[in-house]
Amino acid sequence: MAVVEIKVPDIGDFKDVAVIEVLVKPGDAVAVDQSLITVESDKASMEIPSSHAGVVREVKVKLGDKVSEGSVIALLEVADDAAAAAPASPAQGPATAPAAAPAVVAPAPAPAAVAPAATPTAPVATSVTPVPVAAQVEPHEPTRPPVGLPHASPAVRKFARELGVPLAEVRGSGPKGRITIEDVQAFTRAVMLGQQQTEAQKARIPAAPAAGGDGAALGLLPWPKVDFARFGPIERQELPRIKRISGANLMRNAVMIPAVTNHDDADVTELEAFRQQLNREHERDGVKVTMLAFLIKACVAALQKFPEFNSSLDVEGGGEALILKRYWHIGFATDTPNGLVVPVLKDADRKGVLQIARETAELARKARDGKLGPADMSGATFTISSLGGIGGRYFTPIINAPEVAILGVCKARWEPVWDGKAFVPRLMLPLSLTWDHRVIDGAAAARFNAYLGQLLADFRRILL
Ligand code: CAO
Repeated sequence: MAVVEIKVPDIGDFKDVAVIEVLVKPGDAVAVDQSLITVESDKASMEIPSSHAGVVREVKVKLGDKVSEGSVIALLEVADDAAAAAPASPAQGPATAPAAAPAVVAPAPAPAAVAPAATPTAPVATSVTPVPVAAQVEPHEPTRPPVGLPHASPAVRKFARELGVPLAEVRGSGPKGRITIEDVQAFTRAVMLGQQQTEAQKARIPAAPAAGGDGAALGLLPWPKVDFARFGPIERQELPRIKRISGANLMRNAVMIPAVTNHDDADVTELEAFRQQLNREHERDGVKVTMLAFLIKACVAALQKFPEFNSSLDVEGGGEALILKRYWHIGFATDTPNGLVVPVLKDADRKGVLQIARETAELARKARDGKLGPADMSGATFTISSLGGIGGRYFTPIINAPEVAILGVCKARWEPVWDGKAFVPRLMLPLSLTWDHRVIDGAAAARFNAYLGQLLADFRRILL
């Protein structure tokens, strides 16, 4: 057994950079390429992995220390042959993924109390207690509004991704609010705790108004108390958890947003013919294109033309500014046996109609199976609520705060439309756009709907 000094290798422009995470502690077994520390410069963060497998005898850096090439990170007990194979120069690690370079300092006695050094192929214990797979975060309502870009190292991001934890909702306890592995684990525990609430705890979920919303606070009349049983037989049925949570959210959104709805129709005669042709062509691929995929694509184009529809009010900053989002993640309301959920199709602007159809079908399937993770339901910039497969004419969807608009869609139907000379049969798609009047004016909403209608009437316009 030998002890080697693991030093910071050549890390290019990173000099005197702060240690923002120490990922190991004495006694930890580490494998080759396992990250030891994370450093952060003004521009980026980088993990420094170990070039050797072994057991950490001593960690030589602490949070906030400044390190450069050659700084000693840790003393590692390694097998004698591994120490002998140590690279001579610390500058030999690749520039993009530098391995912390070792220097042999002394042979070490084989301490009985120390765990045997891990070999590169053996699974190693890390300082982080992995959350068991069973602890995957289930669908939940956002625990807090996403605040800016979350600061987290690549390892933490990966860990959060694996658990389906939306980093934007996690409060960072590290330096400068950085999110640590422990924060992600705490978030997971909190959400799971919420999912395992007892009946008594459930009662504390802010409930839909009929179950006791505080109308008095708004100066409203008390909710009518009626003994329904006096008028006929009744049955009490508990609301599913999704409905209890969404009820409270809908109540807030309905009360707090000065919302207006514009109704319009889009002529989708040609688009429907194209859709059917596509479905015939792609029958064998198992992709079914519904109007929803075209709507998402068309909405992205309209959101890009009218960016304020893809924004949020900076409520925390006093509501005096708009946060315009330069990404287009489209939520779509999905009817499930347990209630309404809103999966989010990410980066819709970068996807074609076929890919959108495939991904929305998959997300809807996950939603109905109760398999959506929080990440599948966060980050929407605009929402579509399509009742087209069911029916109806128009409706007034409620905005999904902190978004500022939502598009409701009903079933397309054949109508006689005057073309200037005669009535001709056209397939008309009813659109209902609800918008936040604090952010959007009626004229802009009418223009948005009209533009959306033009795109749906002649999809080639998307290319312009
Ligand atoms: N006009 C006419 N037909 C339509 C249509 C429209 N606007 N939209 C869909 N259809 C057709 C589809 O083409 C499909 O026809 P076939 O079965 O003949 O192929 C059928 O209706 C069923 O479509 P779908 O609903 O399964 O698929 P979708 O992609 O249109 O919608 C989803 C997916 C997840 C949005 C939908 O299934 C759903 O859950 N909608 C409910 C949303 C909701 O509840 N909103 C209310 C929110 S306010 O409380």
